[in-house]
Amino acid sequence: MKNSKVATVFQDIADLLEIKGENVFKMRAYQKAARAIDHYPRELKIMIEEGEDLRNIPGVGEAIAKKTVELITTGKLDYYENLKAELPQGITNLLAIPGIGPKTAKKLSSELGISSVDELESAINEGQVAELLGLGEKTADSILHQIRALRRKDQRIPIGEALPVVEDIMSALSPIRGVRNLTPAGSLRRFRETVGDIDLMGTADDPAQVISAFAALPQVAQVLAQGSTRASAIVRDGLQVDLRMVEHDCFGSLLQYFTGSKQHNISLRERGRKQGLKLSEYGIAVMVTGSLEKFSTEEEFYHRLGLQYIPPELREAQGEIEKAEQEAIPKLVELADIKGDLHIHTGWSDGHDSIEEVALAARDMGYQYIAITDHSAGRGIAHGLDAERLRKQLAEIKALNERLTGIHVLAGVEVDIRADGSLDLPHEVLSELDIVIAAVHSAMHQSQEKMTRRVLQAVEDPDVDVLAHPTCRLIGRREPVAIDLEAILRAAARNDKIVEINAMPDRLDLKDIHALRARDLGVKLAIGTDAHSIAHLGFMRFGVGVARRAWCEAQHVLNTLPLAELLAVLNGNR
Ligand code: DGT
Ligand code: CA
Ligand code: CA
Repeated sequence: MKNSKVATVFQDIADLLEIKGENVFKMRAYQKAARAIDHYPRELKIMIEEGEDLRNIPGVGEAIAKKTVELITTGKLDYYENLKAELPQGITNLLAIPGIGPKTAKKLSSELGISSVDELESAINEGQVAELLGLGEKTADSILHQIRALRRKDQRIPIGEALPVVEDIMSALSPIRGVRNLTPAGSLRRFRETVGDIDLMGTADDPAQVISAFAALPQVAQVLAQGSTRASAIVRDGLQVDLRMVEHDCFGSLLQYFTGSKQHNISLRERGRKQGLKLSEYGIAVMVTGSLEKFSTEEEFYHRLGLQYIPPELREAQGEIEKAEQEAIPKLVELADIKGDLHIHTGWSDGHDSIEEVALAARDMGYQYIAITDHSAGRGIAHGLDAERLRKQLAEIKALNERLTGIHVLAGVEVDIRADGSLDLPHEVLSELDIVIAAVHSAMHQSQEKMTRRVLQAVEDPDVDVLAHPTCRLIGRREPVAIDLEAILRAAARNDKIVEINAMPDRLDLKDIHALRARDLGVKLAIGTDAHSIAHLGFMRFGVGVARRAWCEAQHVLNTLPLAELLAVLNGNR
């Protein structure tokens, strides 16, 4: 048990005593002990193990020392449990929300009968809390904010939420004079699907000035720590940003260090040690002479170690250092290699924009082509297309292609794979299209055997070109379906079928390790955004991130092909 946990229990006790209307001095004693323990530099658990007297901690007397020992050695405190039992149920749940003190907790409990965070949330949404005596709209809103932050605390944040936040901060800081090299680091730069926090690095003529400017940004809700070259802050809903600014000449080693991964850095340091070099965020120290070499770029840093540059997405200690030693790091696919988006919805099904609007936006992005792949009419999909409407859409696309220059629209569909593995549209209409993607949208709780058979049937269906979002997971919200992906990928390889990396940031399906397996099996991958509006076309970078983490080069990704070659592949498949 950590000191902070012990402190929380004593703070709770203080609050419960206040709710009970007990002696103020008793209550204050617990408050004082909670604060002292929370900030105590040594771990209580170790002090107890070493037989040290806890009364040496200022603010901790005999009674509290005894309770601390009980709590840490048994994991429970009878006094605390009894106190909780005396008061309305769930009141400690309310006290755990920052900003809710004993008075408010008591009021919420006695007047609204609220005993859990969930109940509190719905009461706020129904306007009951704002009405409660003395609590206005603003307080209620702020409580709601805290609830969200609390929920997020132990949660990793999807990259799709984190990246826009850091970009917003970067655009606020980059106009400051003398600022250069602003770059997200950590898991965000490695394009992991979720991040624990945001790490942001940069260089400046005057690092301290940038740190102060950061702390004063309107985006910053709370500054956790601030020094002359670094600051940590909560920006919103519990999302933490760690900013580090240094002078210009040692950015390479700083960025390298804080990009991680930790495991990659450990392997790298170990290798350096064998070469008589000591690696740190400040540079590389030559052990025999003690001189410190500085690096303004990561490339130079890796070269100094006798290594080829390793792109951040590969820095997961999965053999990349050995590959770099052999100059065998591949040239990974880049966003600029992508020539079109192969998974797009429009107003014809559940999307937002017209085909023409999407086509023009795609042309502005520099794409050569897009595929319109609205839903079929299958179960549970709003406004899916039946054969008749699909033919109408096909005619509209043909006419559009005659009018438009600089972009080609492929006629496609995202056909539903029914529970029995059959497709939701007949062969006659599917055979008229340029591209058919198939995907599961219903009956997701089938057994692994059934689901695998179902999807295999679709992969083997001559009308299908692409299998989309093969596991149907939604990051943080829906677990992947039970499916034997190895069997699916092998079948795709055998049948020359394409498997999608769905770039929508809450899907990222295939995920990195499965995309790597697909690549190794020789399965061609397509990156599609599953856009439901023009703005979603920007999701492509997340899909490219997954492909890069899967060691994919442009040749492994179908939609890096120019239009004519893409059409040749698609036609060859049918
Ligand atoms: P996250 O935030 O949990 O998604 O993962 P990261 O990788 O962003 O980790 P974070 O934010 O704790 O630290 C950023 C980078 O800083 C990490 O990838 C490597 C480096 N780093 C942090 N702590 C250590 C450490 O104790 N040893 C080494 N070698 N590197 C560290
Ligand atoms: Ca991080
Ligand atoms: Ca961090």
